Amino acid sequence: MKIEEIQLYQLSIPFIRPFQFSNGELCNHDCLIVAVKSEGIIGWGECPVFPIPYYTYETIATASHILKDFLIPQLLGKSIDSLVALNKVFSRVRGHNMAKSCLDAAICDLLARVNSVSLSQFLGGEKKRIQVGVSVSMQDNLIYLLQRIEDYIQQGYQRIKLKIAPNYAIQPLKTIREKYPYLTLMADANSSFSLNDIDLLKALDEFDLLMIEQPLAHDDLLDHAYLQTLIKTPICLDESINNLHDTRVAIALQAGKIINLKPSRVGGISNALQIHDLCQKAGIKLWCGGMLESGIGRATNLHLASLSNFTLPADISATNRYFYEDIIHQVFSLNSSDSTIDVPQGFGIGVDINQESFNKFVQTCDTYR
Ligand code: OSB
Ligand code: MG
Repeated sequence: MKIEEIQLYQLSIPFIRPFQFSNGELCNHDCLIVAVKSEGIIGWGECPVFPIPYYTYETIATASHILKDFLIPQLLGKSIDSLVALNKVFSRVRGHNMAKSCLDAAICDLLARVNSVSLSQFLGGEKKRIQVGVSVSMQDNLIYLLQRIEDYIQQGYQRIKLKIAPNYAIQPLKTIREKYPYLTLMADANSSFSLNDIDLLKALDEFDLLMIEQPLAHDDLLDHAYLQTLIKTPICLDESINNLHDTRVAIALQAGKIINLKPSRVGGISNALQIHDLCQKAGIKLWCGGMLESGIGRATNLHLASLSNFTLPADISATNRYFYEDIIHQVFSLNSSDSTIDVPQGFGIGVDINQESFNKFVQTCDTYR
């Protein structure tokens, strides 16, 4: 499969409401989308990088630079017939996983389409519907927070994740727990705590959380390992896991019991598969995280999450959690009886671009041959 042409788009899609987490606020989903062409077929991939380097060090600007000046030139004209071949092309570029991940996703989409199978089938996925939850951002007042959560529960979400920080943890979690004693509840700290907050972290055990996600620094597996010996709540690693090596170290140190696996954070699906298999052997539980993706990225994630070791609910919510208008024709809706979203049917990622909406949100487009 010879890579003949690549288009790189920058888009800005308005969110229904701003998303606040410990490190910033986002009002639009700014992202890069790539369309990779080979033999008359197009594969699509999303780079859900933020404009601000507060989640990973990458930004829209760095990802555009790495794509334009390194990854795309290295890929054009190459013959790629497997994930292994793809990984080789990118291996010289260090880091910049988000930039790599969109080309990786697009080529996986292409490979699946060329083989007339869905991406899920191509990857060996088993599930047809994916258990999902919803990630709730920090709210200015607790009444409004409870309303948001009630609304999501009414829609059928059976797992709620709350964004927390040292000054936004005990009170909101206590309030939620009092109203919903049996709710599957978890918290995501996005690295906002340190071991100086140990009393606060221990106090969270009382809320019977499914897990606490990334309490400590994005690069501090050692402290996470120590923290896990002091608290009952299982630690889930997000920002700490950027590749297979990080995963090996985390397992060796027992730095957490669960990993939030986002293909974009680990440089694409091919790396995600290796991490998936290692975690399966090591007894580390997985779930598929999200980056507030458009329909393209969420389709990729749904297919990946169909693999057998993704056993906990994913951060892949229905389209109406994020956008009034998405860039694909399909609308992902929640099956309210079991809090799942169907894996799209059809070849590749199984969704197609809504050209009218796409054009509305596109800011730049560059073509490379
Ligand atoms: O830490 O998982 C995270 C959104 C932006 C940045 C980081 C994170 C998140 C989410 C959103 O929690 C999950 C989703 O896509 O619905
Ligand atoms: Mg997280």
